[in-house]
Amino acid sequence: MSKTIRLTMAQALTRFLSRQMTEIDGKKMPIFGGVWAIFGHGNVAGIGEALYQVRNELPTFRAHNEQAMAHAAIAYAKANFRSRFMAATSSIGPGALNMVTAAALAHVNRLPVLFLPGDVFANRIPDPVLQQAEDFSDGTATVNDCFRPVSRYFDRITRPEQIIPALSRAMQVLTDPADCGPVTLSLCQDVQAEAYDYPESFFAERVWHQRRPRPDRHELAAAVAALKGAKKPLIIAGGGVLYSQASYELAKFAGGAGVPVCETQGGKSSLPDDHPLNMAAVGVTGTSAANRLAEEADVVLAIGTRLQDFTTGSWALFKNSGKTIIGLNVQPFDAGKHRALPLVADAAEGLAELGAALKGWKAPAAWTDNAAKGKEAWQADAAKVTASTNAASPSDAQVIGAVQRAMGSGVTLLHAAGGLPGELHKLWQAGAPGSYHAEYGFSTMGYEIAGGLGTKMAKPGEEVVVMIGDGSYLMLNSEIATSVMLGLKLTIVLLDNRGYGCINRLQMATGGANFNNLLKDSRHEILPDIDFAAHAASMGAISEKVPSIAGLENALRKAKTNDRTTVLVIDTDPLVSTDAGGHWWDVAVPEVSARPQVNAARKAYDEKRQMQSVGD
Ligand SMILES: Cc1ncc(C[n+]2csc(CCOP(=O)(O)OP(=O)(O)O)c2C)c(N)n1
Ligand SMILES: [Mg+2]
Repeated sequence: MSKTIRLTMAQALTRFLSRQMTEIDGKKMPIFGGVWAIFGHGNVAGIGEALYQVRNELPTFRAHNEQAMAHAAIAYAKANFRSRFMAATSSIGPGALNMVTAAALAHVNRLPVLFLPGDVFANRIPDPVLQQAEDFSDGTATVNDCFRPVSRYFDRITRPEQIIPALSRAMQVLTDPADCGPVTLSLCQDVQAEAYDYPESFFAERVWHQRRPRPDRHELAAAVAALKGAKKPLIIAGGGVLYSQASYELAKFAGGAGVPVCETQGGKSSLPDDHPLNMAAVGVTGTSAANRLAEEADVVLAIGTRLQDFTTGSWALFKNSGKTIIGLNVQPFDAGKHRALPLVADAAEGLAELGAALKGWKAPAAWTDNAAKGKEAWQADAAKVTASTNAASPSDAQVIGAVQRAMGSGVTLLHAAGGLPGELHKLWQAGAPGSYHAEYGFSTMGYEIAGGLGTKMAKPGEEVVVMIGDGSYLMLNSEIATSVMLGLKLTIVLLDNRGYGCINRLQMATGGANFNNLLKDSRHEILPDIDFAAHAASMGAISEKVPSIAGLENALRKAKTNDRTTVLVIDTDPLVSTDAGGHWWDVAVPEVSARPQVNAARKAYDEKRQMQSVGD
């Protein structure tokens, strides 16, 4: 008989988590950076007591909103290139459901996070308990079943010994580069507190390393043959390049072969913006330098990308009908999209093997030179739109220029929703890998501030700059107070254009009337005039409303020496966005309408849809 130890299920769970390690740059450290927790009925007595026991090895952090704390956990994993992650535990009912949106965010972005929502009593004796939603026809259903479609692995723990296989499976999923994403272990309240004689061996320290699968021989040969025949090759760098930390191999491969590179939102900062072969953003929010190459490319090496509509211009951007796509991806689901030649492998390993097999091969010099000219032209356009101005309500692009001038490229810039993602994708000049943190897989309003907090936890020595619109700020700002409490400084630039500016522009572009987006166009008795600086100050932040672009630059320079989260608010123009670059995006326009503007927009829409390459 192996030795056993009598613990509650929750104690076994926290003890197990605290013993899971990883190795980064030769240094052993816990793979879990901590646990975010908001206690209540369904987790305070069980998990709460167990977290207290391990608080020195596995720190617990208290937040103000369950969705936000999960955002912080997810951002932590992203900023760590998925090599470390966090858990988030909630009470039952509303606390648990507050995390479902965040679970979907992690699912879409392929980011590891462990959700530990409290669940109803497995014994059902006190049913219905506070916050239990009763299902009239299914005795096993609880609201936590909502996590199923947004979890890579879901389990409900109804007996204490079930946690043993469940935690092994959880670690397998969280550390698997292909399958990784949210894991939900739904913890019945009574079972959290039940004791069991667990084998001591279950709690042995375990060191996890990132798996790096190498390509299959046949797939590699097919990819090499396609590239050898390419006249106009182009690389798309997606988030998988960053997660694999493959920037060195990408620069080596692209540089050696003279293949231009463009970047998705998730992949931006794979190469520094000033790398001569980096054409920067591709797709709907792309640069002219990248998109003109994408239109002509005959072989597209798509690395670590889901090829979502913003990258492919709703599948209308890549116009060369004879093109071949090579899908270098650790996940076969993505590698084979659009009839690509799959090259299932870790990005770094795949690039290294492609490079070795293609040694001496170069893209035609005319194509590489043409790319360089396009980059120059784009940079001139970008400089114009980001230049300083005295305008009372500058554009988002002008604010981006100010942030870039004041903060340089050495900061980590974070954003998620509104007009900013499109402008930043085109215009932000990223530095080191991971210095551009976009949540544009799910584009969740309210990710920004909590995401900034998680990023700062992952990179405590770096300046984390969060750019956010007034709409996103109002949706979820409460973790400003947590950042102050934890001494984790963020620099937050809030662009106040008095409403949902980008959706208002989209509404106009689809023939709609200005309706229900900007505050002034929404039903109101009193037009709100929100004092964001006072609001942020009330949570302990240093804050200031700046009067101009020059004022913002000064305030940002001063903010560098602040020891606390700083919120700088600037009024911006809701109607202006950067015309240069970009590509059509498929947004369905009504086929019939009483509004002539909608009919005109539909006509233009029908024409644009002709560009979509259906079937390949
Ligand atoms: C949770 C969530 N709800 C709704 C949306 C749809 N949406 C995308 S951007 C946006 C407006 C954002 O407003 P703001 O943050 O002020 O940025 P702006 O558009 O003004 O630049 C909305 C409603 C979303 N992305 N996320
Ligand atoms: Mg706004």
